[in-house]
Amino acid sequence: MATENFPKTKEALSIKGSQSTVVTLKVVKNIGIITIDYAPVNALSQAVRTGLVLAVESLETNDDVKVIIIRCQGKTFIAGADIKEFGKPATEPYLPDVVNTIEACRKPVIASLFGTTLGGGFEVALACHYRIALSTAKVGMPEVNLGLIPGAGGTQRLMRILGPEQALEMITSGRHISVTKFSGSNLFDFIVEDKVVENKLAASELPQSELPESELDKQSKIFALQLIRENNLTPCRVGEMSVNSQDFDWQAAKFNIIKKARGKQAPVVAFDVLEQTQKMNINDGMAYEREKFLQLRASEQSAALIHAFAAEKQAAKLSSKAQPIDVINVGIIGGGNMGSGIATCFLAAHFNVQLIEQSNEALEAGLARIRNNFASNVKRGRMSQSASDICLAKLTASIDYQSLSHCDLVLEAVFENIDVKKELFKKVVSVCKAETVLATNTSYLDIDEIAASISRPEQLVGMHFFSPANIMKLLEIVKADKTSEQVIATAMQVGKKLKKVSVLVGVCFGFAGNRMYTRYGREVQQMLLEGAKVEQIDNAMTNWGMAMGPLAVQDMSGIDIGHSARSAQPFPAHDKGYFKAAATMVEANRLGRKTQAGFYQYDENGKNHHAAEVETLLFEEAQQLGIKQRTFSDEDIVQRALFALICEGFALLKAGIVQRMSDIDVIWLHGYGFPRYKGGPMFQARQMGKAQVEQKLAELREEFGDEIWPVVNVDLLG
Ligand code: 3H9
Repeated sequence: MATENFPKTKEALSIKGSQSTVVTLKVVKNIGIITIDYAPVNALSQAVRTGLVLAVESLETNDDVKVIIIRCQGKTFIAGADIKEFGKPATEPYLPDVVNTIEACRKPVIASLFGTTLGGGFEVALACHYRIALSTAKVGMPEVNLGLIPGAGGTQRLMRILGPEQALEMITSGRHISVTKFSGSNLFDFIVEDKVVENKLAASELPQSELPESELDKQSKIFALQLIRENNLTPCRVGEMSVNSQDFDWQAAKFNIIKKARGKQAPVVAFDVLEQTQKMNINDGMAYEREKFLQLRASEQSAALIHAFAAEKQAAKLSSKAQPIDVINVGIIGGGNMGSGIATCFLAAHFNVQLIEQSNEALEAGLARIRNNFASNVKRGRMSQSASDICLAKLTASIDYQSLSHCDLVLEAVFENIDVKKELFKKVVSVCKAETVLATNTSYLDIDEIAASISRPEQLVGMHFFSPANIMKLLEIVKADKTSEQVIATAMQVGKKLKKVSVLVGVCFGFAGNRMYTRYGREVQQMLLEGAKVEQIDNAMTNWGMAMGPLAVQDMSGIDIGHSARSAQPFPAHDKGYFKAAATMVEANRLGRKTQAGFYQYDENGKNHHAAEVETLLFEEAQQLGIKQRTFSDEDIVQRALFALICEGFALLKAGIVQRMSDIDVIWLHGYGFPRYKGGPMFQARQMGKAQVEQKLAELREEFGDEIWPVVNVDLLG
């Protein structure tokens, strides 16, 4: 590793050799204070890594310094390796060398943690000799979420401090855990009570230099001064500890981890690393960890997961600079399953909610559903009773539209009938402020047509939640022709506050997600007529990684629901088998789970079984339609379903319904159970490359015609 002689000075320094000021240092009362200031999350870019090494080496040789503190400016201690550098060739100093330099330092080094200390950031903290944390801080090893394992000693040092059981839980789950959960363990030497005012100041617009010293900084210095006063200056190195794994049942842990991983490689590799290295010294253990980290780093799963992370950040970005309006009071019309789920989301995000229903009876039923949602959150440990009470205190209800007059946003979730929705918005417009944002939760209706029927079309936007609305992360923000940029910015900001993954889409039947879902369903149904078996289709898709088989999903949601929605649309004359399998099921009164018979047969315990009758019915239907049956391989099934999504995805891009290929991926990852470690349908297309995608689409066009497999422009695949 290349090092320079770093100047010894008591003044703040920037890192030599560049204009960067990402790592500075100063010396106060024999304490060397290293500050990392690299927005937005102090990630370990090359400049930060270089700065850290130079700063530690400089302070180590500075006779005025007895103890070192590593702290961060901004909203968090280091949140991990710099994801923006992934995919580029690795540059020195490598993170394992950085953490080893810190641990080897002959003077005690204290890490001062707040915000979310994650991955490589946590590895830096573990290499420090003392850790002090603000009580609101969280720590975690989220590498598995990127298809990785900790690659800079995290597996080794965490296993030494917490033991294999807790270390494995943290590393294989990727969860961010409150530091208070570790009080009493060796992980933290001191937990500093947070002062609410401190957060407000950190987030304020004041220049950092004008902010008063935070409680964490104060306490970190007091801790350092105490070490100096007591002459307690021998560093305690985690790397020198041994692992206590005596009573740990590695076999049982392995079984659980493989079961939970559901196709993901990284958690299984993490287990292997901990098991294999438990008796090794830190250097050998880190070498083994590094080897496995680099293998994962080159894997397709990691590329897909990193793509998913970047795609989500990208989807949240708008090209316009319009400023959102401040939304505090929200009106929700309709307290059915969808409306009550949506109201639950808003309440959980601390909005004031005014629920509106048609009658007192319906209102009571809606309120009961919302209360049940919160009760279930409390029961499942997702929320405390007092937190639930605070949220529910913000709920009011009425059957009078006049009570919406103060609302900043009014969202309707009534049944799918365009005339009902038009009438409803006319009433809303007549009672609300001019700037109130009007939102419809329709899944299929033409929002432009609704907008044309009201006097403020620019205020109307689609906010398409997915069911169950209080659980599903996806939110399609639908821009109609006249929707103003400010209204879109407001809807996106509300989505963020609701902790949803919001994606901006345009108006068409089914918008982006359901339009693609219909295309996917069409292909699955067609394969049934062509001879693929129900179980084989579902198994092929779930073995590939989909959360559920497409036919099990239809049985769950009710085959008649989709059938009646499709029946309201003109039948596509060019597609003789269009959803004919579903129509056959409906005719035979096999509506799904609710009739204990659908594509599967269900017993009294709800367990599904093969339905011989379905095979016969589908065979007869295929014969009537003149469709020849054949056998399918699992690969055939997956390819057909996947290419249907890819083809429709390109059609959506061409029609301007979505802005980016990656937005489609985000929709499929969060709304339809697409395996995150496969990145999304468009990521799959990118991995295959333009030539292969073009060739496969041409083959499908040749076999089935260009009305079903239209020519699409795949130039975006480069
Ligand atoms: C690792 O550390 C491997 C090591 O073990 C071994 C190496 C050898 N890098 O989410 P937000 C950006 S693997 C670069 O909206 P929040 C993000 O893109 C890494 N940039 O804020 C966004 O930028 P923009 C392990 C990052 O407050 C901005 O920060 N670490 C990184 O809701 C704000 O993000 C992780 O996996 C990063 N590491 O949540 C942490 N992280 O505004 C992943 C964020 O331009 N990150 N950005 O779009 C997170 O979980 C959340 O971002 C965090 C903040 C909780 C930190």
